[in-house]
Amino acid sequence: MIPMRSRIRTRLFVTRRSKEKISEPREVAGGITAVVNALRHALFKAGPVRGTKALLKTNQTGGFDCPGCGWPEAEKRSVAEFCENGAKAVADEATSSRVTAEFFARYSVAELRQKDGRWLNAQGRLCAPVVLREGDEHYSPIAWDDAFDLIAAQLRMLRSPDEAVFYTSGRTSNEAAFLYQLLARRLGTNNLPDCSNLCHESSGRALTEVLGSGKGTVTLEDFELADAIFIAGQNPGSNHPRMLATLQRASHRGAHIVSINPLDETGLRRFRNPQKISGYAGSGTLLADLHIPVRINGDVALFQAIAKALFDREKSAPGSAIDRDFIARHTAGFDAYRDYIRGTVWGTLTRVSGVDIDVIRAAAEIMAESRRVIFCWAMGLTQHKNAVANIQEIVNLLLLGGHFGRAGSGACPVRGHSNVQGDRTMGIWEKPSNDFLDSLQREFRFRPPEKHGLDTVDSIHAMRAGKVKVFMAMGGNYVSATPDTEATQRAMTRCRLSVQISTKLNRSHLYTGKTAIILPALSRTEMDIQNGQSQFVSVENSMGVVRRSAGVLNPLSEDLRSEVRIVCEIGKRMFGAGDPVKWDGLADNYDGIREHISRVIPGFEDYNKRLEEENEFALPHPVRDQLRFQTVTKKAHFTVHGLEETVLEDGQFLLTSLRSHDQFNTTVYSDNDRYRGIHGSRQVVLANAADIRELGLSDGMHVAITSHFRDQTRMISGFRLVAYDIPRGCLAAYYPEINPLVPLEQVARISNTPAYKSLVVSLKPAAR
Ligand SMILES: Nc1nc2c(c(=O)[nH]1)N[C@H]1C(S)=C(S)[C@@H](COP(=O)(O)OP(=O)(O)OC[C@H]3O[C@@H](n4cnc5c(=O)[nH]c(N)nc54)[C@H](O)[C@@H]3O)O[C@H]1N2
Ligand SMILES: Nc1nc2c(c(=O)[nH]1)N[C@H]1C(S)=C(S)[C@@H](COP(=O)(O)OP(=O)(O)OC[C@H]3O[C@@H](n4cnc5c(=O)[nH]c(N)nc54)[C@H](O)[C@@H]3O)O[C@H]1N2
Ligand SMILES: [Mo]
Repeated sequence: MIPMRSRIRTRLFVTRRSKEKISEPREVAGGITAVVNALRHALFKAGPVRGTKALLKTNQTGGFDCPGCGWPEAEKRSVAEFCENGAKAVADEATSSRVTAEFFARYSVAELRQKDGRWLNAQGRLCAPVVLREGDEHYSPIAWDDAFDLIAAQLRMLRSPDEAVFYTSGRTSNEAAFLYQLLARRLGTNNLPDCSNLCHESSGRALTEVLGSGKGTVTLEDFELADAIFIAGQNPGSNHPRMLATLQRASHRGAHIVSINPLDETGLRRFRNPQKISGYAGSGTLLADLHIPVRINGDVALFQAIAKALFDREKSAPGSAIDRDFIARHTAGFDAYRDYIRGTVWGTLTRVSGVDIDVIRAAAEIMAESRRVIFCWAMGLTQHKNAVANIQEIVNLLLLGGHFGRAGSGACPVRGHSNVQGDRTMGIWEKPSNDFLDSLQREFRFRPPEKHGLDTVDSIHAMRAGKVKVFMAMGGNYVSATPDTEATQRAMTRCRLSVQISTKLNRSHLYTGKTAIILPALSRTEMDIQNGQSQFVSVENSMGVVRRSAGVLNPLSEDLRSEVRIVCEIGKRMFGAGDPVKWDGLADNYDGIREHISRVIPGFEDYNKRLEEENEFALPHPVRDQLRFQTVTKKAHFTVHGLEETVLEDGQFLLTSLRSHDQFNTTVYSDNDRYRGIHGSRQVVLANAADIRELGLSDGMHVAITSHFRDQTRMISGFRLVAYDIPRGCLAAYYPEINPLVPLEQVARISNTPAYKSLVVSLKPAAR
């Protein structure tokens, strides 16, 4: 028997302050409120014409890929193939407000530093190239040509190409990403950190080691076949809302959905599909039929406990829980894994995971009874010290049941940014493979550097040490997204030059190198005309499907340049017309870039032709398509991971970080988080009511949060305690507000991803 979902909730605090309101979390996600919100954002920010036009072309054939998350679109698209949060992302980008040179004349950098990130973003689209020269207090206008000359001059002055760092965020198109990595490597460095280092790096590293491929092994069609879908450390209701419609269909078919999360997220409880009229009313579809309230970073223990329960079951009924044939044929390391799991102790596993044995057995029951199982995960698993182990434990569970190479089964890391996966495919990686470098050499007749470059965290260390002279960012908000905000901001000021290629204003424009340049980029929603010809770009979603994307709106200003054009202009100045890379020509016609890609990157043969004829195509995946594991042994590997328990002193907690329903990463749309019942403030910390009592504090009180790491402490204050249904000893608060607490050295082993989601902290009462 599977235990029913617990409906006992902590009584929540309602503040009398006018703006702030805390109420019960919502029971149902989606519905009419989602539609109203989507339209409100689009119409209010972008205006009726720009807004509607943009929304109707989101994710459509001939339109642009939604700049929101990396969840794929169904082959049969609905008229409104976007979600509430995709609409917010589109509206935020399609806004008609402008940040012009006059704006920068009005506000000094010091004044802008006093504003919060939400205000900065709300000023609108960056519309003019500007420069902040050493000693200046204001950014001032600069002509595009002068900006490119200045950048090229600074790059030429470097003593070594490794003094330059080229960061990428995940919205960049394949075409721009390919040229950007080419620019860095042509210069002679692999310093190509990206947001993936902060995101699914742990997934890529974990999967490559044990499966021989770093990408997920399922397609959208597999969700139509799965008997069970496990979702660990992911909040699709806010971050991948279109996934809820997929889950709803699975639930209607009778598939089990299991959520593994310290929070019982609304998006995984019930759902009304806002794209269907029937979704406007009623109590919605039950999504997760089992919620497992794991303790923060208790996942390794939980996965091992599920395995233990599967072995128990197998013992009493051989053949009922383990696919012995698959294991014998396709895997290595099974005996060591089995012996390790047999040696684990129930008491330890339940204590570390914080999950009751009945619930563990229920989860194992679902796994064993299901012929086809998909495991999805996101940041709740990838941002811990033992993140790689988290993911390899998932693979262990999937291998036990033989869930690879079988339709309806597999591993599904759900990507964040809409093209973060594509950027990596295009070579945005500080640790390129030799095969990739050889291909580049064949195509462009220069030898790219082999020495591995700096990732995102190591770039910050290098900046602190004064080793980085030029920092360039293709999108993103480096100083807010990374750990230890104050140290990172200071580190950035040690660079000689920082260059931000951006669409919206953010804090990374305010903590800069001695000279700073902002280059305003054309966005994905806008038409891209080069040399009189309209261009399209392409992107790859979370499931390895590559599709074309073409903006539909008139560019908000004539002074915007495409990312491709910007990279090419820098390349042209650096390497001249005789260069084997024809920088000028490539910017004039993006087909030429795709031709290079088709010869350099496997899976992209006939790139232009396929995009033209089919609009989209799936990249091959050896595990999914052929059950081929490109590991040293040519088998999939079971791995053994010892349990690590964070020892907390009295009064200490584990703090995780969350996105609200009204933000996209560091871009905050409002102070509300509708599903969690939090309104009017993001300075909150969610805690178990019993913990609040035990500390002698009360719900609604203001506290300071101190993080503890080795002998270091970091503190932020003014956070309101909110009693919430969260396991004892666990706290949750919003990203990026808590980033000043994250130690730069507290990273995941192997992937070097910051452990944003398991900070050791203590609380004390503090004034607001
Ligand atoms: N609207 C919107 N969409 C987005 C984004 C956005 O900010 N806004 N961001 C995009 C990006 S770049 C990314 S990477 C994805 C992020 O998508 P998610 O990974 O869903 O984002 P988070 O809010 O970080 O959510 C982490 C979830 O993990 C849970 N969790 C926290 N700690 C643990 C733990 O120790 N164990 C387990 N099992 N669970 C835990 C949290 O309660 C939360 O539900 O979304 C993408 N899509
Ligand atoms: N504590 C904590 N920290 C985290 C996380 C967490 O869960 N907890 N999550 C991490 C994760 S998963 C990620 S992915 C990172 C995100 O890190 P980033 O990707 O660096 O940050 P974003 O907030 O997505 O970047 C937003 C900025 O990108 C620019 N931009 C937007 N669209 C475009 C475009 O089309 N072109 C160009 N050129 N610029 C554009 C705009 O100027 C905007 O202000 O944060 C990480 N940080
Ligand atoms: Mo991400």
